[in-house]
Amino acid sequence: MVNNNLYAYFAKNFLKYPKRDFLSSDHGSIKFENIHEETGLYVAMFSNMGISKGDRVVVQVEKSIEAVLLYLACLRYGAIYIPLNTAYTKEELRYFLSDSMPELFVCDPQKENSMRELAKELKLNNVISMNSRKEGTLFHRLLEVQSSSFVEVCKDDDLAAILYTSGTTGRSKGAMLTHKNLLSNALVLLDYWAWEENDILLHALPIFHVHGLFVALNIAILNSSKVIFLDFFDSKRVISELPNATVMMGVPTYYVRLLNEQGFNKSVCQNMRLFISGSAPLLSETFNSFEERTGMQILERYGMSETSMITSNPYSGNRVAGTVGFFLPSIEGRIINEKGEEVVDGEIGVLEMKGPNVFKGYWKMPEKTKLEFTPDGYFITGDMASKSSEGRITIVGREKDLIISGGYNVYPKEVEIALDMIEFIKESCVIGLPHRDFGEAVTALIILQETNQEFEVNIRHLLNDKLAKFKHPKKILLLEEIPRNTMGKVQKNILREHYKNLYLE
Ligand code: MCA
Ligand code: AMP
Repeated sequence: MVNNNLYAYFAKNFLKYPKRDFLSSDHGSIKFENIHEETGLYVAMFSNMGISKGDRVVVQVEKSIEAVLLYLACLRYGAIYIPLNTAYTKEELRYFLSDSMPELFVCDPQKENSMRELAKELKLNNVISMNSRKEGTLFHRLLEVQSSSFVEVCKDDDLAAILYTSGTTGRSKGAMLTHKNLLSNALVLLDYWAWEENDILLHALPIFHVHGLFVALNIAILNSSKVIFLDFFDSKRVISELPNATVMMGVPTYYVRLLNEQGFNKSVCQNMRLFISGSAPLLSETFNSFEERTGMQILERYGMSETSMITSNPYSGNRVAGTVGFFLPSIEGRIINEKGEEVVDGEIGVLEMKGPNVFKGYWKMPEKTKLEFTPDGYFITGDMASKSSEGRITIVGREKDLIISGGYNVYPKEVEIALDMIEFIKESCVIGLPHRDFGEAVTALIILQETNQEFEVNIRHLLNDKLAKFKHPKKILLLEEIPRNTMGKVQKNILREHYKNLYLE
């Protein structure tokens, strides 16, 4: 019987280079030959805890080798892996936990007591903890078990993971990704980016998003590549590791920050084969400065949590600044205008696509899922794009009211809801404005009920419990009136135009 469990595909590569390090971090390393034995411990722990195939495992922990083993063990066991941004507050977590109702919740040891209270309130069974220093109750549990040899048999449309992506209404949606979704995309990218036998990946991304978890790690495992696994992005540290690597992936902010460093030059990149950028638009200015400095062109690609990667600039051939390249093999894409017709080359419309990488739907939201697909089965991305006669895609904007700050998505609605709950705020409006470092910066424009000298300190204090730090406005400006059209809709475009240089001066 064919086992379509993604882990089973990964395992085929563990003994290709058994002695090669898979992950190497500041806290230790693990060789390919040890992955099966090590994940077998987590599998035995799941079994002891009474976890079953299809159960959800919510994980909000520091980046670590053990967190990757936990991810691999979930795949292997047929449990559904749900990674969460470590910046999320308890309030945000309450939503994710009550929506996904996991059988196991893994958190940071420092938060374990408070998380146990939350879990009790929500009637969740198992809470354990871990961090990158191997502290936490998960490690006690691993000492109690013997490694299991079990690998669950999965169909290709069994769920492997749920990735929460914020929604226009302020409520996050859980994108359900199957074993097939993840495998198909990783295989395509392995080939499209011409991965080589001895490639070494420099990994500085967080591992709770598609970019750092699936795009980066799944490919590295399928290619039996060593991964230099950094705790987080730090430009000086990245520069010191670049001579040891051949491939790096990052959000545009990483490349902007590298270019701000004098030590970033051709010589540190001498062994590098490929720099990949995605998750947010890479400015042509950054692409050009990078080429001038290093002699290399960044390869920009485009994707979403719901689909993993959709388009990519070519590996061989021209990479064009400001464009995200071609639809990847196995993906059918089109650009549709307001009348529902496919546009001619060069015209702008909404990008729609289908392929084996497209998610199964939003967790417990069948109605919402239906709205995101066309009757003929294309997924509606909500990104505005155009296509050149050559087939190159340019993302020109978004139909959805979304801010992308340093590669993290922030839906203004969610921030507006949090602001509007503050007693002394009469009205609020949140927009994204151009920012040199973050690409876009979350900016709040508010009207107060009455004069309040301390308003900014008070707002920031009140937001601390409600929203992850990256969603907080970088600036809060006072307005006397928020511009609206005759229908009463806030004219955000007027505000964006008016304040467009706020962070650039
Ligand atoms: C941290 N802060 C941020 C951000 N990150 N504010 C706005 N935008 C951000 N992205 C805040 C912190 O809360 C803190 O606030 C201050 O900035 C500094 O915190 P620090 O930890 O030092 O952060 P940083 O070094 O400035 O982090 C910036 C970063 C990081 C390195 C760009 O955000 C990052 O690694 N981003 C990658 C995101 C990513 O992987 N996206 C992929 C998802 P304060 O100073 O007030 O305390 S998208 C995806 O997966 C799709 C499918 C795709 O296409 O790839
Ligand atoms: P997420 O919901 O985190 O998966 O973010 C997906 C969104 O990020 C897409 O719908 C795009 O709006 C944006 N995105 C990802 N890659 C790029 C890119 N290379 N250029 C422009 N936008 C991008």
